[in-house]
Amino acid sequence: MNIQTALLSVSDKTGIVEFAQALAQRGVRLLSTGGTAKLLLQSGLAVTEVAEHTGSPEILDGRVKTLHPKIHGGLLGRRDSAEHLKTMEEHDIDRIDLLVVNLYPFRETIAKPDCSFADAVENIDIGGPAMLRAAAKNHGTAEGGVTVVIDPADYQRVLADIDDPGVPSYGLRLELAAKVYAHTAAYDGAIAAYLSSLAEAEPTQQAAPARNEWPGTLTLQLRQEQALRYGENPHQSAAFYVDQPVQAGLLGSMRQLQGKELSYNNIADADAAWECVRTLQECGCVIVKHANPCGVAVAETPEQAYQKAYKTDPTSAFGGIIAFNRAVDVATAQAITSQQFVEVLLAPAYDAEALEVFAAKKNVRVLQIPTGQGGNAFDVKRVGGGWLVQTPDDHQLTPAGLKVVTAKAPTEQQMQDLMFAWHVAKYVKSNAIVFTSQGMTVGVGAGQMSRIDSARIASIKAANAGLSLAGSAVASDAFFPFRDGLDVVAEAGATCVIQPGGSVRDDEVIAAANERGIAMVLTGVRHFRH
Ligand code: 93A
Repeated sequence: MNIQTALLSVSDKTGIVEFAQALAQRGVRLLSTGGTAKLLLQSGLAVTEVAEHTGSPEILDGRVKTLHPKIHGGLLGRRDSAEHLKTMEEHDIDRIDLLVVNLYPFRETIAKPDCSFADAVENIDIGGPAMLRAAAKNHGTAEGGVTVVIDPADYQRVLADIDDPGVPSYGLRLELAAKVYAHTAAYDGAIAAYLSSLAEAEPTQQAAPARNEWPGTLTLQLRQEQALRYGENPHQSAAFYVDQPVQAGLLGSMRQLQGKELSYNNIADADAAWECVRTLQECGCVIVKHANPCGVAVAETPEQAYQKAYKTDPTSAFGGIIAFNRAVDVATAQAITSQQFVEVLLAPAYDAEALEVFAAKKNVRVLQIPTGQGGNAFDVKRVGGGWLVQTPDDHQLTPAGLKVVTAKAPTEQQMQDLMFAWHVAKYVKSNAIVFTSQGMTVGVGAGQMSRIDSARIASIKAANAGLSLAGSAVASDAFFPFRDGLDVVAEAGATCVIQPGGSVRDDEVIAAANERGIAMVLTGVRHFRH
């Protein structure tokens, strides 16, 4: 059965005009709701408003637009049932063969700091999910059924099938139907999480409970979002689960705008990159490889931040995950795609022209996620026969929390570089040594069993990248147990150091710093990361 009629009702209007034009060119009749219809009409397309089609106007401030038997009958009537088709005819119900809907932006709305309860409630979409679920239920059989599209990234795939073999294949209809139920489940989960966070009086992201307040039993509820091709390695199988009810955070809030399916390692690395960049105040860029930042920088623009982050370690940046905390513009998109191979991009927004640049690299996974979203109430690590559970490492250092322990105190610029180095060190696997200068990482030593080796590796990597460590700042995620680590970073060129302190040999380390004319500050807090 050819696609005769399509209903388009979208909040995110990305690509909808082009898609509707392509449908109209292929002889498809277009039905649409208020705002979407207006946009399509302005673009010169012939559109019938749903209100006109049903004979019922949109009422109750748009709360009832599409909740009508002519819409739901058109989506739900079985194409392979003579009786259904007869009933549809009796009630003057036309088939709706293609449904294009995306929902009121509930998660984006509640992510706004000034979101009121009334705003949140008005952004609970009712008619959209009802249509999506109806269309997905009736995705049909190999003989025919309804095609349902929730994601602009699928518009091209539907068109390709309409051109050849003539209608969307059963495989595509089935896949898109499954995608709908995953989406509506997550959408409802976000609403449930929001409402229950109000009911609980205290939000879920709260201060660590005291040790004796931890519950004796923890109930974990997870829902499978998708099966993954494989785990960390191809001989491991894996699936991707999300919290139930869905929490905010990377997985609860992200939208994939294009690109191949996310893999196990993509998700893990995207999470690491996002956590590091979203917690930076200034415009920043983080490049992650194998769970460690291999370049982090802040600058005036995302492009400058990217160029600085890339310079830290261009070799490792190849095939990396790149995250921004500001909208990505066309200059940034061009800089990335002309310079390196990238697996995943994350940002709170993308300019339309930037998306065009990425569209030419169709495998690149482009993820959009609101800046405020991230973090977890608890971190969990699987160990043989059990789980380790802890509150997240969300300690925020302020300059007031620092103690200067050397004859020299850091200058203002040094203090900025130290704070930045400390921020990055928190996201680098232990033992972490991070050199920074002027808002960029200039050497990162990660994941070594001895601190001195991390220090050596950081300086070797800086030299490999052609960067000078002279006058740099350095952060160590935990104390220097001996003066040797301090000697290595000083010889590499660092002139100021930030570290927790607390070693029995602090005096020896401080004396070494004074000997070398280094300014050193202690945080009193460490950031092991395993
Ligand atoms: O207010 S609703 O819950 N009631 C409805 O009957 C309804 N029908 C479609 N929301 C409804 N929609 C949503 O309107 C769609 O899911 C879509 O997000 C939005 C598109 O509205 P417009 O075309 O007026 O911009």
